[in-house]
This record gives sequence, structure tokens and C-alpha cells, in this order.
Amino acid sequence: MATVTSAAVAIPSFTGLKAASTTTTAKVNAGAKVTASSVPKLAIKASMKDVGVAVVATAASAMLASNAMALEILLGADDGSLAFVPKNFSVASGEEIVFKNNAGFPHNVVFDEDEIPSGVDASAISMPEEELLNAAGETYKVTLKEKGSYAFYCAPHRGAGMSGNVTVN
Ligand SMILES: [Cu+2]
Repeated sequence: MATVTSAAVAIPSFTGLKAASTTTTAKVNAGAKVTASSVPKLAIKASMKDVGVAVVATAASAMLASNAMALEILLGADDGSLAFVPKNFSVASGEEIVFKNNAGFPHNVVFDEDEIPSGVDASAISMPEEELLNAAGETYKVTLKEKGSYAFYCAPHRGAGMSGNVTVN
């Protein structure tokens, strides 16, 4: 096996990979399998490092994007009245809805099994009736995929009119 002592061998391949896309990196990896030289091994090390950084950066920006997409609904109005704010709203299919405890809690979020699109399991998208959000800022997050109209309510305050409707487009 060849001994790599000179930076002149390693550095050009490293620099080249840095500028290259992941597609090019994959080609180098495939080539390394048939080559016994230690030069490709160095190249693989460098390329793995670069790919790792790229993956992390992609995940971070995806998270930022999904947070920006989320729609926040307050549980309890600022004046303490028992309501969802806003009460009626629309979301895109797959967009996250974040119900956030605001005032007049405890609250919860229960979808009405008779007023959601057919085929959707109400229990799969609802909090259990007896489960409550007790502290300010607590959240219940749900993502609805099936398009249509969904009615929901807060179990402790249903009688007081704390209910709402979301249309998934
Ligand atoms: Cu409530």
C-alpha cells in the first residue's frame, strides 16, 4: 500500500470534494471500493465530513420552515373569555396547528367525531376528554391531512360555547 506523505496528494482531492456536490462524492466512494490506494481513503474521510455538515444544515432549515408554517390558535382570549382565538380558521393540508394555552384554563382540544370528514378517526387527532392543559403556554399540536371541515371544542367549556371550526384545504 502506498504511503501518503505529501500534502500535495491529499489537499487537491479534499479541495475538489469540498466544491463538489454529494453526487460527485458518491462517485468517489464507489471508486474507492476497487482502488486499494490510501489516497481515496483520505478523500472519503473528507467527503463524509462535508456531507455530514450539509445534512445538518438541511435539517435545520427544514425545521425553521415548518415552524414558520405552523398556525397558532389561542385557548382562552386575552380578556379571559372562554373561546378559541381565532374561532374559525383555515389551514393547508399537512400544516401544523398549534393550540396554545392562553387564559381561563384548563382547556383541551377535542374534535367532534360527527363533524369531521368521514374516515378520519376523531380520537387520533383529539386530546383525551379528561386530559387538560393546565399551565400558560402549554400546547397541543395536531396536523390534519384530510381536506374538509372539522368542528372541535374544549371539553370543560363546551357548555360555555368554547368551540371552533377549521377548514383544511
Ligand atoms: Cu376551555
